[in-house]
Amino acid sequence: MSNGEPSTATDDHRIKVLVTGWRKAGKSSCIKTVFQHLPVKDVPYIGITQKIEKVDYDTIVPLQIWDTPANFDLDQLDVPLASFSTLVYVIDMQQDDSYHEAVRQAITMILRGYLANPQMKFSVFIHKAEALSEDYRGENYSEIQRSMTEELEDYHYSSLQSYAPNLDLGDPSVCNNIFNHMIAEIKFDMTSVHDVSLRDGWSKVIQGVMEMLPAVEALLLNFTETSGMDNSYLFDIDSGVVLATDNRHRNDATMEQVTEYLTKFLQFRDIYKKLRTPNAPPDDRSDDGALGKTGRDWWDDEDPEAPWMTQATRLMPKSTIALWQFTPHLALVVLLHTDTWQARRGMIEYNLTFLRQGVRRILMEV
Ligand SMILES: Nc1nc2c(ncn2[C@@H]2O[C@H](COP(=O)(O)OP(=O)(O)OP(=O)(O)O)[C@@H](O)[C@H]2O)c(=O)[nH]1
Ligand SMILES: [Mg+2]
Repeated sequence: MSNGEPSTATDDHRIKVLVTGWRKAGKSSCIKTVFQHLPVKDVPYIGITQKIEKVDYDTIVPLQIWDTPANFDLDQLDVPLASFSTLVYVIDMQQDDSYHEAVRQAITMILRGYLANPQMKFSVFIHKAEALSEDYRGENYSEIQRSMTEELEDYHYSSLQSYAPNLDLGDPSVCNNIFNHMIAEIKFDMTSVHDVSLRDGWSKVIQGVMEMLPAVEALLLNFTETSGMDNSYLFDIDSGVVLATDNRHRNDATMEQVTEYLTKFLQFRDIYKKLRTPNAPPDDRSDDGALGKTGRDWWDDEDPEAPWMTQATRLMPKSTIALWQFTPHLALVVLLHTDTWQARRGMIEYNLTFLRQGVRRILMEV
């Protein structure tokens, strides 16, 4: 992690994600519990963020996530706003009294992001969801989305004219186009550090910047169908974030089950001797048990004969979940009928070698 240091040339390959939001909205919690192994019980002790903190995170794509202090202003950035791929705005859903101000700030930042980089992606984490009762939660969630739409509708676009030298923001049709684009592009997620919803939110953020996503999804779909399985998921091991799925029969309950399984399983991963680190023999783990974080050079040192971490559990009599570590950063989790697992395990593992090769090829190309 680099703390508020000026960006260096070595950061250039990283996909930058800017996380902003009102004071105490939960910005640091959203980042640290997922990408820095912060236990949820320590969330109340994070403390106020005083300056920008950049968190480097290597997954299927190299990320740099910027945590910002409460009084952060886009003009304080030491890199062009256009260099961010995504802006994540965190809103505290419990704060009825301040979310109108937060919505106004969010829309201004999002519009400035769009004007700087029309390809920029936008996610709004409507956070601390678990703190509210179910009814109230749904109401607040819709209310915040509605306020965002209204704010976009009523926005005084010409106040941003100085950020848009090539557009005439006094022209209603230009503003209307921007409005329509934003309505389609701003993604909302209800999140909480206490459940898998936060990882789901991040999953969409990361999928949004994965150029190779359609290719990986197609491979997963092919693998899942030919092997007669229900669903397959490609996970980032360290964060537990889903990077791709076969996208069939997708539902939140299954997703939750799979994410929880992975999280629980990985708590015990130290006992899996074959869990590999890049550039190291299977048993030569670093002291803290962390997976290595180097790039893709591990492919070169890989012994194709050596087995990878794998595990299968019967969830219910009829359904089984199986996991294979796929690369130092990625694990494949599949859900399937127990009968299928028992009858076709050999074939599934055979097909898996092709899936791995396919993913490897895609990773080499990007
Ligand atoms: N109930 C609940 N509280 C949360 C959640 N996430 C964060 N919090 C609480 O919100 C408070 C602020 O969290 P931070 O992550 O420090 O928020 P921040 O936006 O980084 O705050 P500043 O850096 O001070 O602007 C802490 O007391 C956390 O315990 C959540 O999902 N649910
Ligand atoms: Mg903070």
